[in-house]
Amino acid sequence: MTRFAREANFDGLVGPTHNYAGLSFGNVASANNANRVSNPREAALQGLAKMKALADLGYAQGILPPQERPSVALLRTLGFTGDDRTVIREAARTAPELLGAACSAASMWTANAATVSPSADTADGRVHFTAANLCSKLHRAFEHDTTSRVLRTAFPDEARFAHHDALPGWPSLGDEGAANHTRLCGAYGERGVEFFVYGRDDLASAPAPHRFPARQTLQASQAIARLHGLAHDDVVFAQQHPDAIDAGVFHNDVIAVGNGNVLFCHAQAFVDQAAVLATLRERMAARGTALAVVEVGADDVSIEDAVGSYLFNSQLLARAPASGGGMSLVVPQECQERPAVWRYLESLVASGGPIRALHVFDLRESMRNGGGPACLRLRVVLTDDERKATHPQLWIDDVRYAALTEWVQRHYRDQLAVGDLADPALLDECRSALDELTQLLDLGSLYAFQRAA
Ligand code: SUG
Repeated sequence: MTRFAREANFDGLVGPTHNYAGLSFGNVASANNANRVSNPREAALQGLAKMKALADLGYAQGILPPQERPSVALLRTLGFTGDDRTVIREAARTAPELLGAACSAASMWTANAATVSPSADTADGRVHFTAANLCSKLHRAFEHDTTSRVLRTAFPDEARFAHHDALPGWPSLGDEGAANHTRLCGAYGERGVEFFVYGRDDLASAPAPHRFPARQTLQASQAIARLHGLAHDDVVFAQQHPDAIDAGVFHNDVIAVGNGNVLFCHAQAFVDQAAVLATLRERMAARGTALAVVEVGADDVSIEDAVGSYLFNSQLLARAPASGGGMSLVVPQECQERPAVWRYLESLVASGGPIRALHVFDLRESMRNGGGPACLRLRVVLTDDERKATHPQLWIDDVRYAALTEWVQRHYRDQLAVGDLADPALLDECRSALDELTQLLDLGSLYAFQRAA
């Protein structure tokens, strides 16, 4: 039985320690902006402005809270002792890179929080979530405990939502969540095709990147498909092109995005791309839906321009029939600043294809760490009943947007240098901000510092 469902986007709220510590090897923006002074307030406001604009356009827009940073708990695990201020001071003095990891605001990129399968696709008819272990980067590998707690709070009803803990954090099970997962479908409430893209097969020798690491493994993607109870015919696995990884495409969502029956990707996104696209077309056709592939050749947009502009890290959003149907593309303003990319986009929307409108956003603060519009959101397809079973305070409306904006303005710094992470006042500022946030969003004692107190 097909039920009516819609796609919701849950964006990560940028936390007050947003900074440029250059922690993500293989992520070109993170490396290029290392040690730049960040503006956490602006970062959070830019993210909120995107959420508000999409909510105003009629899209279902949710929000996920940031994680507790600085993480004194991580530093204690790594052998630092004493009271919290001493822990921070000693980490700053003897291992500043570990303090950087303990302060990263990377949980804002909720496309990496989890992989989500809608209830139409799963064997037990529940929405399934697997938190991502993010084990390839120290500053992200400790997100998943809190991520699981947040997701269980946001989607609490066990009759409707199934939550799986992150896979073990072993290199052979590296998992980066929805950034490497695309669901294609006819109507959202119909069974879809779940497309998993991995960087590395840990059990076979296959072409591998030389310069940068492949974060997602085939074994992790397969485990998630099993955990979610996806039918064999509904799942397609493909290897990301190693040359793309070496050019800075550290997640598939830096080179491809799909939604509904549309896949928008670069021509050098996957190994054996023609065969991958043929399989996707065939699986979709078997469900009675024609897949529309918008494939961008290197002559139109080079991989370098794709990585520099984040053209493919866009959100592909279904437009209401009243606005002409098809899809619109939410792109970062960096696309407008690269002539080849902007020329391409203008011709794309004029071409009469499935992508018919553009929305451009200033997300500069997040972009400087390699996080575009698509990184900032986790997609969750929900039926009306499932939506009613979510945590009500995590939806963006005018009142919540205003309250969160005011909260950011009151608590966030407008400048944060990497050296400021050692400032003991930052720890207090972050805790009082997050404590107030849990009240604002009715999240209870979400954070460890609240439970320890
Ligand atoms: O994991 N950047 C993130 C960006 C994640 C983007 N997400 C998606 N593509 N879905 C990463 O590389 C930089 C943090 C720093 O350097 O402090 C960082 O973690």
